[in-house]
Amino acid sequence: MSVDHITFYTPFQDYGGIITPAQLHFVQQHSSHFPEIDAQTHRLTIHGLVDRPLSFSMDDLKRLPSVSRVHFLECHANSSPLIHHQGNQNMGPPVQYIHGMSSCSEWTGVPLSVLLNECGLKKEASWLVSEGADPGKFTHTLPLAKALDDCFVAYGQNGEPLRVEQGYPIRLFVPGWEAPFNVKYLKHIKLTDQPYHAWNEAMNHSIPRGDLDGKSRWYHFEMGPKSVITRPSAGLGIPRKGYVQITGLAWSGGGVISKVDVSTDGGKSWKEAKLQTPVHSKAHTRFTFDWAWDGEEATLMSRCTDEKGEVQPTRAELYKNWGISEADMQKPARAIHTNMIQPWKVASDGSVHNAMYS
Ligand SMILES: Nc1nc2c(c(=O)[nH]1)N[C@H]1C(S)=C(S)[C@@H](COP(=O)(O)O)O[C@H]1N2
Ligand SMILES: [Mo]
Repeated sequence: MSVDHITFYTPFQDYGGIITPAQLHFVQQHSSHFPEIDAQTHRLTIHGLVDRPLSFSMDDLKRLPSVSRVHFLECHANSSPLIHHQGNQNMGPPVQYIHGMSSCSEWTGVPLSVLLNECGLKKEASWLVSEGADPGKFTHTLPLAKALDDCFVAYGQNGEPLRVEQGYPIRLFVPGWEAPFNVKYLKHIKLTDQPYHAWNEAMNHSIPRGDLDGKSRWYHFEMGPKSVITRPSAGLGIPRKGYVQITGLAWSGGGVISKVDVSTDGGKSWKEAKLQTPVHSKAHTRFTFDWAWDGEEATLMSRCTDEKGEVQPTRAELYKNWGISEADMQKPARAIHTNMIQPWKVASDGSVHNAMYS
């Protein structure tokens, strides 16, 4: 069965700071085209296990209390080179096409808790099933506790209306959790007393595990701590010996990034990088590290720690967590939530290469 899919990657190597310009936000669209939605007539309907099913126009949503928060959004399949087609013409240097399924914006919208309060929850309500208005009617389930915690229905991206590719006029925003929860072109939310197994959850996004006899988990939630050096990185070069600013991005679904360590000797020694402040929770965090390149071969790595004390894993640690066998560890594996430490090798001519599998 072939699946229609539109994919764009964020060019991490090409911008500074923490905000991804809207037109550079990555895209994962599970349909052949983007829906053209008229915001004047679009409505969000909340129904199911509620006291009062309600239908909100865009004006209704904008009249309600709003929040603006800086958050990353990351595809669960980011950094797993076996999933996305290497032939994609939109690909830039490797940092973009390996890790560029993560972007960070200031999102504006209405807290779900406000909308659910308007509808009134029945006591059996424990899950939300959200459906988009795109051709594939992308659908995803969300536990009620997370919905009431920090989720919102977003209509703004970096001060402007959402870009069409990001779900214009509204999308669900689920901070820190894998991107499929963040249903774009949001049209219906149904309150239920059990999780659903919509096609993208049950078929497309489940990964059979060797250590579970080929079974897969129903859901994966929070994205783990991850960092990547964006400059210098594979495909870019270091022009001459001497001062080089190493810079990159770190983020975690667990909250605030508390520290990023950088190694220039392949992980033998580590030193703490500087973080751009303020550091936002569940957001890209810019780090910088002053380095003097002596013209010798070097291997650059970054490793982050979040406020919960979770540390970004090595490849061996990550593969172990995912039940990937020793034998398969030497080659790229199809995995999701791939947050292992990324090594970049600097050759003596200043060229930079991916050293993940060498
Ligand atoms: N309606 C709808 N929502 C969707 C999708 C989709 O195809 N349609 N893709 C999901 C997946 S798998 C990802 S990774 C993110 C991508 O969001 P973006 O395209 O805004 O970057 O949206 C999620 N929500
Ligand atoms: Mo995704």
